[in-house]
Amino acid sequence: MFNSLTEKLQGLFSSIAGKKVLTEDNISEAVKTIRLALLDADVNFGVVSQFVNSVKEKALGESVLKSIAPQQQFIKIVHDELVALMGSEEAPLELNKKPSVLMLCGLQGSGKTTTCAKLAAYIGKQEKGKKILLAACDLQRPAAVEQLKKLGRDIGVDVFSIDGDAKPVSVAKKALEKAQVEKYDVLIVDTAGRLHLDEALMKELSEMASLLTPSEVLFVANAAVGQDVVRVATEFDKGVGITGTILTMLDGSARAGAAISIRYITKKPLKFEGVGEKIGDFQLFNPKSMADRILGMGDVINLVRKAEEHFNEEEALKMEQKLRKATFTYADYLQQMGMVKKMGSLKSLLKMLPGMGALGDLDFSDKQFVQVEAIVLSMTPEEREEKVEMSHSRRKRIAKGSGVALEEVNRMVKGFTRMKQLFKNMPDLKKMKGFPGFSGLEDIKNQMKGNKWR
Ligand SMILES: Nc1nc2c(ncn2[C@@H]2O[C@H](COP(=O)(O)OP(=O)(O)OP(=O)(O)O)[C@@H](O)[C@H]2O)c(=O)[nH]1
Ligand SMILES: [Mg+2]
Repeated sequence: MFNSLTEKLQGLFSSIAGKKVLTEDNISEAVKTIRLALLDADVNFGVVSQFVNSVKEKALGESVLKSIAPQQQFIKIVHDELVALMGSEEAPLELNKKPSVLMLCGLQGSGKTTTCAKLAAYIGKQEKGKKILLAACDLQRPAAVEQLKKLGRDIGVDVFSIDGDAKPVSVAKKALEKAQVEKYDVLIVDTAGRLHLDEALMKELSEMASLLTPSEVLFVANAAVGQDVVRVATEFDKGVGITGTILTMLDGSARAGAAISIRYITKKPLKFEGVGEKIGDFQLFNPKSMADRILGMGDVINLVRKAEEHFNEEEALKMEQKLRKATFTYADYLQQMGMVKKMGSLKSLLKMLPGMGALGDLDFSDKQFVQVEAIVLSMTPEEREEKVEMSHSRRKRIAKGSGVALEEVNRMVKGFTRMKQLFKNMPDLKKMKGFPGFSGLEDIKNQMKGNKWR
């Protein structure tokens, strides 16, 4: 995500690292580089000006100039300012009414229909037992209703639609009636998109909003578009009154423009982010996590979240300790690979750790995983615990026993060694208190505990 911006900022930070003290001159120089990098990433001009002025002012503050670690202080300032621009805190959904109506709107192809389903699945997972209804109010595109129905079937959520010549507003009305009568908790309304902003669409949406009195009107913003989408968001806000934004397509060629500018310009919180085509590729928008990712510091917040989702606390803690101490053996390796596989690809997970963006090909296919399993199972207990040297003759015996080629055994031993090395060098999150992005794993967990929308 945002590769070019991240590279430029990291380049800047490492050039600052070479300096013992920061002077006014090199702060001005640094700020100039940030300005260009942000403009290049398509961040709104006004936002860039406000951002760099604020960074400059803080960096010129005495503590930074006199600091013994000016680089870290400077990074912290940039990080904090980014977090502030994107809203500081997570912004949970308003779901206090019965039914709470969530209306999604945005330009054509921005991801509205997909996001309706992602949102439904997300709410369903977080708040078990909530009754959710999707309403197909996009009658612009013939296939839109079918698309939503299919998504609804896939995730097991009811979809309301009317066949034939209905008007979107009357479909919305009927959907609301159904939701009220049948006591749904949440009604999520999919609406039509247009290629460009147009008055007819705004009128339709605004009529729909008056009728539905939605708890949330969520603007769905395609992050690949850059800052142009910010202008569109402003228009939707004027026309319909949005309560927040959902960023989509952050997995692709997303530009930082939308993510960084949209909250500041619209003054409405960023609520969620779509990071892929699959239903599960959807997470709460966390300004700190986004700032971490923009600055190339991994994504510890979402990593912890993912881990919590898939492991129980005890398992997770055990794994963390073993990884941390690099005392894990081949047996742990196998067990952990299995656990990690539940969370997604190893590569995608390692990318979430700070300083591990460039990992090359360290990854596992399912086939390789089966091979690793066979290899480990063919090891003697001493071998598994790393109590003996993995000699050539041992490797040959293991290859024979597990039915894989000797090269595979060699590769696995190499991969294991490399992985151990990697984790040994992994920054200790607990010691990173005060460092931008890492208030320590415990703090992150505590911070998330109070928020049921994690
Ligand atoms: N890579 C990626 N693809 C996404 C994401 N969200 C949606 N898509 C894909 O983008 C395409 C358009 O998504 P839709 O949900 O149909 O968009 P829409 O806004 O409803 O489009 P219209 O109804 O035509 O206005 C689909 O192929 C989705 O699978 C995302 O976060 N990442
Ligand atoms: Mg759609």
